[in-house]
Amino acid sequence: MEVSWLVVLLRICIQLLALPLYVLWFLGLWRPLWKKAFPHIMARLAVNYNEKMSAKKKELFSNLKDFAGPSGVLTLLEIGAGSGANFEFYPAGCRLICNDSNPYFNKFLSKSLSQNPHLQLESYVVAPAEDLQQIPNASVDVVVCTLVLCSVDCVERVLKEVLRVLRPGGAFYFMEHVAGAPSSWSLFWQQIYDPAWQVLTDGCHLARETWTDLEKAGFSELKLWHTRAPLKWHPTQPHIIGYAVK
Ligand SMILES: C[S@@+](CC[C@H](N)C(=O)[O-])C[C@H]1O[C@@H](n2cnc3c(N)ncnc32)[C@H](O)[C@@H]1O
Ligand SMILES: *[C@@H]1O[C@H](CO)[C@@H](O)[C@H](O)[C@H]1NC(C)=O
Ligand SMILES: CC(=O)N[C@H]1CO[C@H](CO)[C@@H](O)[C@@H]1O
Repeated sequence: MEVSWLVVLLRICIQLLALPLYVLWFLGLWRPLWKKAFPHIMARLAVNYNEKMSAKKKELFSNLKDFAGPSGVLTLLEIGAGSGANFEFYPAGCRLICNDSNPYFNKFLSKSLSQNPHLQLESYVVAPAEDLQQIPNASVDVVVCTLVLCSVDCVERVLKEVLRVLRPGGAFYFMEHVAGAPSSWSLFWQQIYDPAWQVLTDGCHLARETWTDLEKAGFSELKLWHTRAPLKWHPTQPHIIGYAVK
């Protein structure tokens, strides 16, 4: 992505401000610290995010049941499930498969499961979303991911895996923060924060054009809306929401 000299200058300012954290990162101390701390931070943020986005989540997940298999049971895989912030939106009787690449989320995930007895946990999968080997081809009805594609190593590989594990006619639901529109203030500030943000958040990208990966992935149908999350001043405001059918 091409950026102006002003963006480069402001980037350097932000990186200078974050210098003490860069030093920790350089010494290899930041990542392990962040991995442990992030689940605690994210569990809180998720409560706040759900308050602001609950109408949108309810609307998005309202037709999940339409994708239940022939037996009427919905098998749902959530990738990057984090603290289980989406569990309350899943229909009763849903068979859930989930895990996260960060094991420190386990405690929060278990808590969320115990608060949502309407779900049956089928299994935890120990894997990054780029490589879901343990899950057979065409074995799930729905895959969900929210605020995950910003931080996976390779969106393209994740979508390939999603398409592999989905049964034909199954659906992939997403709610993701993405790059702002070209020439918008959102994108301007995202470009300034992005390099420091990526280092400090262990790989969360502020300006990913995730919708292009979804368009190219080879789903048979894509319902995608661009919207803004009501998160004041936040560089993660621009969002895409929707679902894609295999
Ligand atoms: C911002 S949190 C969102 C958590 C949750 N989905 C939510 O909406 O509250 C991003 C999550 O994705 C997980 N994650 C990051 N990279 C991943 C990968 N390659 N495979 C699976 N999970 C990943 C992180 O550990 C973290 O739990
Ligand atoms: C599973 O799907 C992948 C890619 O779609 C394919 O290459 C592989 O042969 C399939 N495996 C089985 C056991 O059908
Ligand atoms: C409960 C459970 O099985 N959680 C696993 C999730 O995946 C991580 C590694 O990615 C394992 O360490 C956890 O045990």
